Amino acid sequence: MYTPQAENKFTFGLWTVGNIGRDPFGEPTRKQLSPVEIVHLLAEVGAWGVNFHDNDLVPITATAAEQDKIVKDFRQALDDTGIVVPMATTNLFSDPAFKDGAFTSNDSKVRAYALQKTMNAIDLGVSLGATTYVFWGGREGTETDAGKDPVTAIKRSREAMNYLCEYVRDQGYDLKFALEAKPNEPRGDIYNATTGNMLAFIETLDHSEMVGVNPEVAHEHMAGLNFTHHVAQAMEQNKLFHIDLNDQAFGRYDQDFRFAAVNLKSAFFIVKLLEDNGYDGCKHFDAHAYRTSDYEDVKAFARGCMRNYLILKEKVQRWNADSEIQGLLAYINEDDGSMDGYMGQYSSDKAAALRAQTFDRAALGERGQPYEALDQLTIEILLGVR
Ligand code: GCO
Ligand code: MN
Ligand code: MN
Repeated sequence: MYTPQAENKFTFGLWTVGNIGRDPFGEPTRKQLSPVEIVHLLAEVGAWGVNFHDNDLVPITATAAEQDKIVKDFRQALDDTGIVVPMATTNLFSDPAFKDGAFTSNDSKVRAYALQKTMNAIDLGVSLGATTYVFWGGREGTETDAGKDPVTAIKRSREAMNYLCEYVRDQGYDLKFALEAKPNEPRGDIYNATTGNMLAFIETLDHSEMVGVNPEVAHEHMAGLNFTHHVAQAMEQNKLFHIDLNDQAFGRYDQDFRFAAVNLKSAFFIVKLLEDNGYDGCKHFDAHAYRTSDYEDVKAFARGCMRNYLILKEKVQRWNADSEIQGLLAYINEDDGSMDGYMGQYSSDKAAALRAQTFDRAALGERGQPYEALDQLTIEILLGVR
């Protein structure tokens, strides 16, 4: 029941299970696995797909001949294991060239290089099967607003997205873009800090229909926000093109923990939102194992992400089928239809009728809502006693 299936579309990045445990204070604690080894590891734990940044697969220093060999070996590993590549992305943050951003850099040569690097990375991703392309602007921000004009930064971001959308159209690729927000880290502040900012920005693009979002649990939690609400807004606008699942304690640095490792109840409501609304895109676990893990424990980490999702999915089914919960929901959402003539699509007759209606305000304020009871039933389902 908790065994991952292809239909779950569980994916991991090469950089996730391949994380070597380096942090700002310490050296790597695990040896680097090759992309081929990572594909085999993912197959062993039961994942469906693998995603990558251009330079996770092909080092930035590789020659054309080296690239060909690496891609050939990687393709062979995909064929041998049945692992697919649904998403790819560009590393526009590691190289010192991008220290002040890529598309928002003040240096036009850096901006041009970022576009060139992204076009090459799109070609690579598409050649391996990717149909979603993620943009995470890790360095697109500031430590001091004295150095970059924030209005110009938005215009530069838009110009880059418009350019790359046209590139994809020009090539005739079947590829959509998913923009990923993060409030800070590695920059002091990153532009378009939340999924909500991204949704507003997307509407200003020339080909907004090609562009959606890739929200990440940790990123909204870093900002102290309700992730489920942000994902819901994206879904309601048909803009949830991809999702990065992981976990994060509020108020901490970017932790990228195993999905559901910290905030079990929020994880439940995320899974509930995705399942109840029939989200059928990738569920990408953008997380990594603790620095203390060896590769056996990295497998436990990866299995844990998928297993937690499936356990929570089963809890969602249990919640939806619970007659006491359904009874409470029916009471909460009770509606005798007597207000229908006053609301919905506006008309001047309706507005006049509504104005003439008298309401018993005190009675409205007296009606209680059994949310304590409902939440306790939710907790009992999560704790496994129901
Ligand atoms: C992070 C980000 C990244 C992106 C990845 C894909 O906080 O480091 O979440 O992991 O998701 O670069 O664009
Ligand atoms: Mn992250
Ligand atoms: Mn991410």
